[in-house]
Amino acid sequence: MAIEKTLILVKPDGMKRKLSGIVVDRLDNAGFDMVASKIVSVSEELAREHYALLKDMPFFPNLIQFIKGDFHGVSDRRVLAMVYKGENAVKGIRAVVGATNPEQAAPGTIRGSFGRICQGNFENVVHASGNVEEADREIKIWFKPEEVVG
Ligand code: IDP
Ligand code: MG
Repeated sequence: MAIEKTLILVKPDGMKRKLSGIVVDRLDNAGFDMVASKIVSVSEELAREHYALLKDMPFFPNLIQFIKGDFHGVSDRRVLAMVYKGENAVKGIRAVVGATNPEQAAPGTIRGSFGRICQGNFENVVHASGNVEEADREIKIWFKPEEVVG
């Protein structure tokens, strides 16, 4: 079993709906440790860097607007960015988060409990790194090394 770190974001839809505490609760209860957190107002540059691998997808422009909070009002241009750590954290946290499409996410997962599709956008509440390579890349984008404990 490998000790891994992974990036979790509570996206603007989750922040607007006051779901940040529930997300933290679910991740904590799954046995993982939070080792970094901060509130970020996401710039165009950060959004594009975070989703760089999806730049050719048809939904990319909407994705950029979504993570910047363009659809959730001036006061909800917020993302809660966190790093969680633990045994097989990347895969384990993906299991807690659930499938990308909120209508296909299993009941009991975060996305299955709270996600919805709104005007074609997946309002799926959270981002979680998809694999260890993505996690390493994404943690460096969102956090300075000294902001991550352990
Ligand atoms: P993931 O978030 O489960 O890792 P990715 O394939 O990496 O899923 O896609 C990143 C994000 O892009 C998703 O969380 C979702 O917000 C959005 N997305 C992915 N596929 C679609 C789609 O088919 N339609 C609309 N939005 C999508
Ligand atoms: Mg992904």
